[in-house]
Amino acid sequence: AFEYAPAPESRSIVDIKPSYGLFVNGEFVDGHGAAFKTLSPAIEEVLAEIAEADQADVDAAVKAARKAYDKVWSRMPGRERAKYLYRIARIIQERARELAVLESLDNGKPIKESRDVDVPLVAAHFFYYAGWADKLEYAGRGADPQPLGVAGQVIPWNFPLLMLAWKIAPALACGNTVVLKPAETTPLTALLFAEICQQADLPPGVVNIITGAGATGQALVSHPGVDKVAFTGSTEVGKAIARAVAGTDKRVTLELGGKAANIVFDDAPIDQAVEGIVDGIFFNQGHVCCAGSRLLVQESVFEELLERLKRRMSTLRMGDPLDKNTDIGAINSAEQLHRIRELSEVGDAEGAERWAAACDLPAKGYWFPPTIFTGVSQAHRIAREEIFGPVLSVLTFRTPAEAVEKANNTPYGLSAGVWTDKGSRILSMADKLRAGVVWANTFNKFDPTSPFGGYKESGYGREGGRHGLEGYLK
Ligand code: TXE
Repeated sequence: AFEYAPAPESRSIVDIKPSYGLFVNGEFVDGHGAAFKTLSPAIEEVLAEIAEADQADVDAAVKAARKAYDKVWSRMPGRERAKYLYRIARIIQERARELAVLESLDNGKPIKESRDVDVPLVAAHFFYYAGWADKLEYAGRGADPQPLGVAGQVIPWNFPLLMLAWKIAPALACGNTVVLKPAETTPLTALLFAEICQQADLPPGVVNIITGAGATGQALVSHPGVDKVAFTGSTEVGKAIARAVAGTDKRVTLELGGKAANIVFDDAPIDQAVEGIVDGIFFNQGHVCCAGSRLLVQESVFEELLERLKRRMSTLRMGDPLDKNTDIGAINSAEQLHRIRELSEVGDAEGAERWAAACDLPAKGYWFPPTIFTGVSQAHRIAREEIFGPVLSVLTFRTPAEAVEKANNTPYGLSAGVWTDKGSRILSMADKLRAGVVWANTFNKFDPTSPFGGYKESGYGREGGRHGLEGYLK
């Protein structure tokens, strides 16, 4: 174990207040629930105290959103709404460094990822949906689509700001107003986004941010004043939400877990595939719903690929999320670390062989080294359950048909990857894989113009692209 001092110069560019209230009707207000703390998972230090919204706070936020919807936002011409979204996008770009540092502090992800991936994609989403606001008659749902009303949105901790953008940008473009609840371990960038809404002069009540844990989320999604529920998180909570809103007229979109297969054929460019495998499972510490957590390798290249993969894993640098050379940051919470450890131990007990890159783990904080399991069979729990950490389960196959059968043998269906030199094989695999996204010779590539979402227990509805508008229009 080693000690490190978090890079002080980057830390100093964010101004973290000792405590934060809720953002309701354009202002920060006190919450009525018990305050809770958000930590930096890399150093286990308290970053700030956060207000918890109780039922009365949820009522106030929904009421503010309803009023803004009826009186201002749904009546505003699309081109005027677009101006606000463009303004928000530009402020995000101007404050990009601050947002990236805050995201890395609160979440534990490497600054290289928050700076080069998350924050630029956040701005891109607002720019993209700003462009739709005055063009909705082309959205594909008839000549005169209408917004739904108040959207209650609940997001997870793995991409706090990016999930906020996926939810808020299309909702506002379509003329809905929003009450959003960030995850309890990563509320800070959503609260900074609230400040950005003030800075952009967004009319009060159009965006409301309420903080709290599962009970706050539950109060929000089941509130009778919410017309649309959008959730990203665990399949378990997604199912509970689907049950909670059953029988109401709320529209629901759910983006849940995954257990993606990353399939490598023997004609694939091996080094490129190794990069894609590493990116697929170790990007964001594997806290990715579409992570390539099952590697399916054609038997004839198994040995060579495994050796190159281990060599590449040995070069990954783990440590201070604020150091721009860091590849692997901290696990987001003690609970998540516990889950990863527990499932990995199940892998050991079931007879799979564990290999982890030798690396020093920092003395404080929540860390798990990049790990692979070989000798994994389809019945193993590590081949079936979402680990949501830097842990890869490796399986082999002989024929394309066997690869398809194994890849689809999962309750999930969010994403998949195919590595091959044959274009025809890419197309036939994409047809047969039951996954919302199939990447070919790349992995974890995102773009605001592309729809994203799952089959089966990975949820329903699409976010991103023209399809992402449909979840916010009637
Ligand atoms: O998720 P939760 P957790 C998976 C991943 C992880 C596991 C548990 O496998 O190990 O889920 O993570 C709010 N009504 N994913 O416990 O509980 C909660 O406050 C309404 C995959 O963090 O689903 C938070 O804001 N809301 C995933 C959000 O739901 C409720 C991302 C997500 O938390 C609620 C995260 C309720 N009853 C975890 N209970 C992905 N697909 O990207 C909790 N919440």
